[in-house]
Amino acid sequence: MNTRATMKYILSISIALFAQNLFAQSMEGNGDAPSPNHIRVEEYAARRDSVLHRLPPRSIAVFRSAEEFSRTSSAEFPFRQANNILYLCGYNGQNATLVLSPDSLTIAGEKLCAALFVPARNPQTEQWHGKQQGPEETQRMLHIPSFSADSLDTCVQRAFATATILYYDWLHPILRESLPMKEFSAEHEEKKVLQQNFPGIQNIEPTAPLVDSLRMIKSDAELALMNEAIQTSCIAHREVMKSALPYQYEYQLAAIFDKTIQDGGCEAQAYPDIVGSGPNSCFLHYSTNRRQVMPGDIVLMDCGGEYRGYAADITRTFPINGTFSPEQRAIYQIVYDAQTAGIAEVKPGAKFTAPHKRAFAIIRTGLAQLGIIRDSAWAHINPLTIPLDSVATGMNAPDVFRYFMHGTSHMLGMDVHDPNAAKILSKNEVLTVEPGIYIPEGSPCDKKWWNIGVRIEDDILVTDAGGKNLSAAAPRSADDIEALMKK
Ligand SMILES: [Mn+2]
Repeated sequence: MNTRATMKYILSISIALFAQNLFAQSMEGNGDAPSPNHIRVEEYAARRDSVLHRLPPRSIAVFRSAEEFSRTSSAEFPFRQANNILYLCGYNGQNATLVLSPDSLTIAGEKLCAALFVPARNPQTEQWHGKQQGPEETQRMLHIPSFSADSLDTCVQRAFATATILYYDWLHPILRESLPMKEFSAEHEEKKVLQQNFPGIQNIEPTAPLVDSLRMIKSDAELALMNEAIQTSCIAHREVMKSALPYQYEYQLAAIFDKTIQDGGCEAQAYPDIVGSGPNSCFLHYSTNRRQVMPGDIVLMDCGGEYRGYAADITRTFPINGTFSPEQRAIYQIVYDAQTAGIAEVKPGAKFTAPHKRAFAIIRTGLAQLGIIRDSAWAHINPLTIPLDSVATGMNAPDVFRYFMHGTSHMLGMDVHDPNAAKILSKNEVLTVEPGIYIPEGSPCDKKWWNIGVRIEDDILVTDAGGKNLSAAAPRSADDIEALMKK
């Protein structure tokens, strides 16, 4: 090791030690699990403060962790924490409740505006499932006042007695477990029972408006995590293109993707892999992935990794033979042009619908020029310059909608379809741009177009200079894809 390498080595060790001190280590007790959490505790506290500032006097907000879902009678699906709990405190376990109140809660004689209730450690549970993160460990690691879940009842009952507005996640029914009201299913029933027991509560509101607009704008730390998820997913898409062969099954292509993202540090996919070959390329969210890919098929892969709670969402479409047929290439080129022009519409202040309208106009012109739809006027229009307000979309353009039947964009973040609380784009938001054309067998056009489904999806950061394609490392043009597959 030369001096420079030694310096580099020492530097990397000190950075690692520095990082260990700076970053909250959620689930520290679970020694073998990677930390899901590289957001600083100060950032979590600032997020909670933002929510507290939005809360009116005499209100209380209750956030619940996700629940476990059965896969079979004896096994559960892997646990995935609720995003708002992860976002507001970084706790990554089950049966947790976060309570926020601007007038403060009184717990064990202390006045607090934020309190987290988590299961106390239990030797039997630890024997089976590994070390737990109890209230003491949670408070030490996440710097939030933490208490045993057993004390939730008393705290919440007392707080509800003086509050007039309750913000509450209907999807995560704390009340079913923690308050003496067991038998209800419908949301309005819950409301009714709650208001009977706590007549002071005049309004019950969902928590989404408190958090959604905060989650839309990504901090530097969040962008770093998203970038990890996205770069790793780009590598995985490239790996699939390099090794895909006819006669493999769709789930084998998915397996290459999954292995690569896990090698890259992603614990899971952000959503179930979509690997549709041939006719399956025309189903938008096909995910059975059981078909054998046949020579000449096109393969649509919509797959993204999740890195420490943040999602990538990337779609690539490639020919299993390594070379697009003339028909596949013609469709691909329209979608490519639509996506390129859609991405160009992304900028601060632009309407959220702008990328969709531009992409829709280009697909309409392209399909008309190929004779797939009969639309002679649009075949001669310049879709790059047509004013967006004059572009009809969806059911107002039914011929086009038959082949392009979804929106072009959604927000991206902790959730693959992240909250969208605004109609205008702002700096440091991340959205997808993902137009597509799907021509299933039996469509009213020349049958040479049948069974071609193409979608191209990238993750775009809104910057002052316009849309920045974070997923550009996965080849996007037909030529680049063919070049990679020939290697
Ligand atoms: Mn998407």
